[in-house]
Amino acid sequence: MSTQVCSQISEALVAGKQDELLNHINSALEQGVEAEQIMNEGLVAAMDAVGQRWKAGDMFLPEVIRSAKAMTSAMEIVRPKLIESNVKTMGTFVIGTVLRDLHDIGKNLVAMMMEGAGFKVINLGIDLEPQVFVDAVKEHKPDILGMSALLTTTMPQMGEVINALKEAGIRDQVKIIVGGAPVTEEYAEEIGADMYAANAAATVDKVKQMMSVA
Ligand code: B1M
Repeated sequence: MSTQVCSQISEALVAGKQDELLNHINSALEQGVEAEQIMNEGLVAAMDAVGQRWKAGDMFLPEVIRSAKAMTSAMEIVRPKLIESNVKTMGTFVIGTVLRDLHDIGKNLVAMMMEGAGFKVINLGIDLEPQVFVDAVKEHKPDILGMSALLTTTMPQMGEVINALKEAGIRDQVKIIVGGAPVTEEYAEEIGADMYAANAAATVDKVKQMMSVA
């Protein structure tokens, strides 16, 4: 039954049918399906499919935007449930999407998974100047700073943020994790980040591992 409702969630999200999507999610939650399963098997799977279809030319920009908007509404329902499943605070995590990059679905998933794993999460948003990251590190004193970039043209901004942190004399006060579709382990190393994660679940694993040895 849970597999069936996750497929219905996926189908509604790919089709950008927001009302239908929210109904399926609510009914899955009523049936006792775990929020994590809804997210991984329903929502993330659907957004992967959207990405592949767009790449293949089977979906057009307005359709992709419709799915992205539906995803944002779905996350509003799923986020509190994920957080409920793990309430203790593991540390503070600040995350944002770098300058000139508007992609936030993956970044928000990472934020949600980190909240679900028990971290206090400060989600700064998108299209952020390096100084915004610097100010957030000064203000919130996070254990970890996360940056997301989805465009090859915006990836270098992650290095700019690291340089700005160095200039402000606070680079050593925070561990940095980077990710996003075009980002690689090698790139993370090249710009001086501490960690790279390929997806939201890997982010949680790597950060937890880092916190346990810190
Ligand atoms: Co954009 N876009 N987009 N887009 N978009 C991509 C990224 C692209 C690969 C599509 C393509 O051409 N095949 C391409 C980038 C090419 C490149 O640079 N290599 C692209 C382009 C070109 C563009 C525009 C330039 C298009 C245009 O206007 N001509 C434009 C740029 C706007 C801008 O940012 N300045 C643009 C716009 C948009 C929309 C607004 C329409 C929409 C974004 C809506 C939103 O985010 N609110 C959009 C979307 C939806 C996509 C695709 C289809 C899907 C992205 C997504 O949400 N994936 C994408 C194609 C693709 O990725 N296959 C594409 C689902 C999400 C769950 O995955 O974001 O990868 P992802 O996040 C994952 C991991 O990457 C990782 O964990 C996440 C969850 O597992 N992760 C991290 C992400 N951040 C992390 C941070 C971490 C750790 C892991 O640590 C902190």
